[in-house]
Amino acid sequence: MAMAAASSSFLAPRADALAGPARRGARRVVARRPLTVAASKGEVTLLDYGAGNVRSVRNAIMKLGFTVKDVTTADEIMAADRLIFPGVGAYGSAMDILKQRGLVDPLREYCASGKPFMGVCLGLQLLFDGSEESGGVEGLGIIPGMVRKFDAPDLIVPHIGWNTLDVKKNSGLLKDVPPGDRLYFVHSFRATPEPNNEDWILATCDYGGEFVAAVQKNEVCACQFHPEKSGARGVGIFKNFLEGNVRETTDAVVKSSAVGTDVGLARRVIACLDVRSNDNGDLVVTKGDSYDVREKDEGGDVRNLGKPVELAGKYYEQGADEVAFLNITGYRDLPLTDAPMLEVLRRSSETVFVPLTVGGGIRDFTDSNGKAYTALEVASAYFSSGADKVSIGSDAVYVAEAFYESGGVKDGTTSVEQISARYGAQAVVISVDPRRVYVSDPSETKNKCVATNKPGPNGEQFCWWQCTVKGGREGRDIGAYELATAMEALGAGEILLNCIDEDGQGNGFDHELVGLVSDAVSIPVIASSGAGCPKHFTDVFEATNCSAALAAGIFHRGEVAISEVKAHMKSENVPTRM
Ligand code: 1PR
Repeated sequence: MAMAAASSSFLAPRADALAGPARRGARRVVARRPLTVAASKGEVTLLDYGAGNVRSVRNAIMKLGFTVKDVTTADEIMAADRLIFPGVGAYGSAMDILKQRGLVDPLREYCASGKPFMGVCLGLQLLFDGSEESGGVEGLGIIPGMVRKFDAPDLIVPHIGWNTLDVKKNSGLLKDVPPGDRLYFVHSFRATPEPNNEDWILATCDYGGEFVAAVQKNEVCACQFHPEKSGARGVGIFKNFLEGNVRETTDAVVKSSAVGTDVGLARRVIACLDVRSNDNGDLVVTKGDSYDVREKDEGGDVRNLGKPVELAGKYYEQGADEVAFLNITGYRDLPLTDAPMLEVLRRSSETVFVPLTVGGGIRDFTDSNGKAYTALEVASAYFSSGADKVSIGSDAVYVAEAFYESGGVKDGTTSVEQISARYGAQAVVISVDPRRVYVSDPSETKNKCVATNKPGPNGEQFCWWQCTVKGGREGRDIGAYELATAMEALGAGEILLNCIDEDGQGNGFDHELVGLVSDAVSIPVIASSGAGCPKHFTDVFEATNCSAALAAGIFHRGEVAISEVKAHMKSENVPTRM
């Protein structure tokens, strides 16, 4: 399983997923100005079978001065001089598509020919004999071994984030990745090193045990991590591949653990951009206090803290591990083709080579022209515009309510299930917008309570966190704990846990809330709302099991740079990608 959605090409995406708006989005992409006008350094053949996001791979190739040729016939695989295969989606459906299009044998022959090949994520896994994903599926059988789910006890899965490599042999491909550096992974299944595939293993990574992070035999290479999402270092890996600098040598390699103790999966720092139109109709990054984003003076306009694409670029340069865009007026029924976030994503993905999440308005709806969209179509349009993950807010609350009402039935029809099934759990983030509710006794609510260290206004000793919809405008009778556990059961891959009480306050994250939810689920939890200084990040990482922490106001107002947060984390021995 890999990252999300694509435009493109030879292999038609499923009609249900890319009907209407997404197809229009894809056409628009083709018509756009090329990223480079300088003479091309050469042509790269891209096997994009239309199941996920390969826009960043395209953008990385073009940024490096090469042009992309899409595979449109099976013959073009053998005719390629260099082939990149950024496998996306689920293992079973990827193999089905390759079989339907007659690409299995051409791919095997191409790899056997020894011409340059680069697989990414699922593009690595498919080289193996098979995978237990999708109920056990045969792969291309080029590398011996099976791909299996991460299975160590208490492991947070998917494995999402920046992790260190242990390089096993010296190759030009990874020559610019110093020991101890981190690259971006996102997957739930992995291959492991075995005696019969030892000759392929270029690098491994440790997450609940050692797994295969990169393989190489002569010119045939593949990475489980995403070079196109691993910042400048990752783009450099593509550069080495494209320029033919992949020669293996017998020089000794240095283990990451030999250069320091900061190894393993890093805790992530995420910059969040709340985006909406101001009263003049300009798209701005805004930020409020407890979700009120208007200036305090009478008739105050929406607070304007900058332009989305520029700020995303700035945070990327400062070292953000991910960038999230939340369309905070996504509850409005705009025609999808007018959704301003599509263009924000397209432009951001040209320069920002870390994961991009987009939220706001991911749901079934009928626009003002009477055109109906499914949540899957909306998500597909975002993926094909450059999003790696979509974040679902209000709709997740309605889905969870129905889930409990039905006694826990999963019928596969909900937005969460459909997007997860098509794009993988790691592409589905649930954005939770809860508010603290005090009670004197847990019996006063059906929702999970905690004994709080911050008693209520009337001395109440217990509280729960009430989920809201429509950007905090409406409270529902379901708690953050109940929402998160239902979403994990339905196939979500990550929880973005906001807190309306702490939003914009600068008093630190709500550890009681983050602790409650991160202990309740085994998918990654992103703590959000309340960061006021670098110490608040280390505090929440120390106090809870959250995998990442997100902030907005302190970054937008220039009070703290992301690099300062990272430096502080490093000084406190929190695993950090520098
Ligand atoms: O319900 O699926 O359409 O999604 C709407 C999305 O927009 C949700 O993810 C919801 O969280 C977000 N949203 C809606 N209204 C607001 C608002 O502020 N009026 N923003 C809003 C949510 C909260 C965080 C914020 C952190 C960190 N913003 O994302 O960035 O609290 O802020 P801080 O560091 O300054 O404290 P749907």
